Amino acid sequence: MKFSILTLFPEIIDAYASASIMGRACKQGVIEVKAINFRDFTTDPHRKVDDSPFGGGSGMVLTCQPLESAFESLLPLQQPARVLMTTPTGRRFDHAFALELSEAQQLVIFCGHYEGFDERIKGLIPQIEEVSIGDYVLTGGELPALSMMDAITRLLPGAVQKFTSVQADSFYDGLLDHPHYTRPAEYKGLKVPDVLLSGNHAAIQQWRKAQSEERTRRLRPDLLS
Ligand code: 6GU
Repeated sequence: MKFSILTLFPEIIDAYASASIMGRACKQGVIEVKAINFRDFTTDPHRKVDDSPFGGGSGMVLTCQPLESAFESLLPLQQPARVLMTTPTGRRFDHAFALELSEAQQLVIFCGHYEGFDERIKGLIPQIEEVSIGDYVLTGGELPALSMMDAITRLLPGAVQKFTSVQADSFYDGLLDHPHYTRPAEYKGLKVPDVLLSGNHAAIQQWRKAQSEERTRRLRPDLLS
């Protein structure tokens, strides 16, 4: 999977993508991350990438030209490709969307800033899809881009050493994950459930499934409907 991130802050993308699981996935060639500063593509003599909104109002709007030129520098994309734009008004990103995007060979993400994009970018790049990570407003699209990249990366074969742990995690089977415990078996009087120490794998599996179902019913009944 090739991630091409168009941003005004490539250093944010590079810092996160080079650490931990994503960093290892890069080294192993499971993913490739290229953060591109679209300011490098502006034809403005002062390197401006934004301007005040027509009709008045507060904030600045990202102009079309640097975004379109930066996108053109990526062509041709490795197919199948998806092109995303971060905006709080987009389609909500979730596990199902992550699975769908993990099928792509190349993912281009435009990171918004200020009040967002000039609406005409959607006409210039018709395959663009607007995506949001939740119902709150962030100052920039870098955290949404990294959140999506991280969620997608761990679904790719070879990114996480034990894929069974990905399959067992929350949402993979539509349920929340079960609780986890590790040594010591008793800490400050707090005990690990006996079944986990029993060595009875069938009983452990049954307990975990029941815990997942109980937790989902209690904490996220919306997932069951
Ligand atoms: Cl994708 N962008 C911004 N700026 N804010 C957000 C978001 C995206 N998703 C939730 N809030």
